Amino acid sequence: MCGIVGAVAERNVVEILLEGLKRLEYRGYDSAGVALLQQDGTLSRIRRTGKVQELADAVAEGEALGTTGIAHTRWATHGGVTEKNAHPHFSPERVAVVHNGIIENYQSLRESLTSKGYTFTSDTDTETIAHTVHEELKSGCALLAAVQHSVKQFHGAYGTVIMDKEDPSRVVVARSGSPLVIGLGLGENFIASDQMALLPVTRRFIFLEEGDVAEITRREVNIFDKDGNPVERDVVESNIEHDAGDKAGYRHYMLKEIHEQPTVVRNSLQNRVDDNGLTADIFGPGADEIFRDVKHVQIIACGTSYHAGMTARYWLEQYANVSCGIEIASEFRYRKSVVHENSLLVTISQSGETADTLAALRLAKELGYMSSLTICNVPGSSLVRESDLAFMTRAGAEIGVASTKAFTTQLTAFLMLTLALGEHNGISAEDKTSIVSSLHSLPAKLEETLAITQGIEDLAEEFADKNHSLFLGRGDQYPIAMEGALKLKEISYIHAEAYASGELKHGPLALIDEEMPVIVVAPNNELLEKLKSNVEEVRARGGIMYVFADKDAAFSSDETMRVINVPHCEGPIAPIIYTIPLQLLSYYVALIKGTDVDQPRNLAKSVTVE
Ligand code: HGA
Repeated sequence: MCGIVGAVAERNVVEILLEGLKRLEYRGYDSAGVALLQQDGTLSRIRRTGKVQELADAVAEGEALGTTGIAHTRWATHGGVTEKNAHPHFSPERVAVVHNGIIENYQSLRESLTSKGYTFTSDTDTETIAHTVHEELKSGCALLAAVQHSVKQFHGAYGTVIMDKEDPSRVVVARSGSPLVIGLGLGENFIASDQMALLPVTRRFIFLEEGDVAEITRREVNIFDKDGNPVERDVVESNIEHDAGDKAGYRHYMLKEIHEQPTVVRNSLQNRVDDNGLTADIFGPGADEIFRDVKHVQIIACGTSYHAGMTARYWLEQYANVSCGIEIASEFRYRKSVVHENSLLVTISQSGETADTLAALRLAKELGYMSSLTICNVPGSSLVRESDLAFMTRAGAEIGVASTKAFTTQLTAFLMLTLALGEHNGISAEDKTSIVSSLHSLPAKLEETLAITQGIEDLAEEFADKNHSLFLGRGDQYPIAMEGALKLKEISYIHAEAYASGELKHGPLALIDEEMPVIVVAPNNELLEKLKSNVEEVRARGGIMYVFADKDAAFSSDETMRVINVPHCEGPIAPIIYTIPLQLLSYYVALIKGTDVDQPRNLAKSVTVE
């Protein structure tokens, strides 16, 4: 989603801002802009629709100067993708604002500001921030006080950074529902929506908390909580090694991230699972006491993470004997739900900033869940800070908008959670041994599976002219079929639907013809014979099938069915293994179609608006 970068320095900050925006490009956006303020109060702005490079080219054409500056990549929520709607927004050439989030009461603010004589030059909700702050400044207060008064008038979510032309020595920032991180430099300080943006200039960060307003100058950072009290926040040394600009020779981040899966899964298991099972305290101090009392697990997530949660429900009920519910965060947060006794809330999010999931966690605290655990990839993120327990997936920075390695590490985490909860709920010795040994085999098995790439590249050719597709799976492979369909639609824009294959006869069979490829995930498990019957139902109606199958599953290719052998795997890891060919299929189809694989249209990474 939108990205924010800001800087207060002695040097010209334009390159820092542009580099920061480039580092946030992976989040998905539609336009970009920068505003620069010089010590003599000269305020300038350049905005462009399209890529950051187009903004950089426009900047290079003139003389862009400023020791204080703010920059933004916009993912439009209010107002079309046009230059006039791109941030920063100005209020009568004095106040400049960038904003992530949504000001929900923007209509009434707009009416009231218009009646006070303000003219709106954009269709955005964000412009109301600029004029509201301007109006407060008119009463003679300083920028900090103007922002503190203004935020009281905003409903909704914001991470915002504001400059005042009449005070070029500072920016004031405010966070509510959309993350902001301050970067500490030497004689210069920075602000961003994600630490990735600032890694070239600092490794020392302060993560702002909900309701914080902060004033940032070259030498000082003063933070105030939601009640206006001065507060100290911890300075965190970042240990992110990954350089976001590095594709390691791969054509796309997505392909690099697909191929990183054996390594990041290995990292996620390291020092957490040994031959006897889980090592101590892997879900954090106190987790074992909490897990002892857990009688129900409620999982909340969105998108790909939701599919990880769906798979986990099969595992938790089958092996750990714990009842489990799973719900999409944006549904959970707006309906009345019943809290089961001794229920553990588990949230899943790659970024830890997913707005709906975060809101669901906050709601769950009010509803009286006994405890909360997040499975997350970003240390220090909001979900990690606000949950009782956190399990970090160690996938490393995921840049491709379509999630790959975050998903497989989430699934790996859930197998560990299955072991942990199963310990207190009578997991059988046989199941425990099977999960532990299959986890040990997982990184090597993923490597073996990646080796089938060539066959999938060929297969992708057959999808390039298709407009629709159907994915089928059963049991714990049903969510994998859903994830496969999501991947295909995300990056190749081919309409894809997934069904539990037993559901075919209840409707989707009507869709089958030779123009509708049917993709089937078929490990050699106890549901294989049932799945084969479903495959026959498709064949009988002239469907063309692509079956990803265990070599022992006895499928053979013919004119209506193409079989792609997937390495045989033991234990419950099959859903993780079968994810790989479906990721590769989507990738190669998208490649043939020539879509923007890493930043597919209309989508964004780290979905920080609801
Ligand atoms: N509402 C603002 C900012 C949108 C945003 O935060 N997207 O991630 C706009 O539409 O410009």
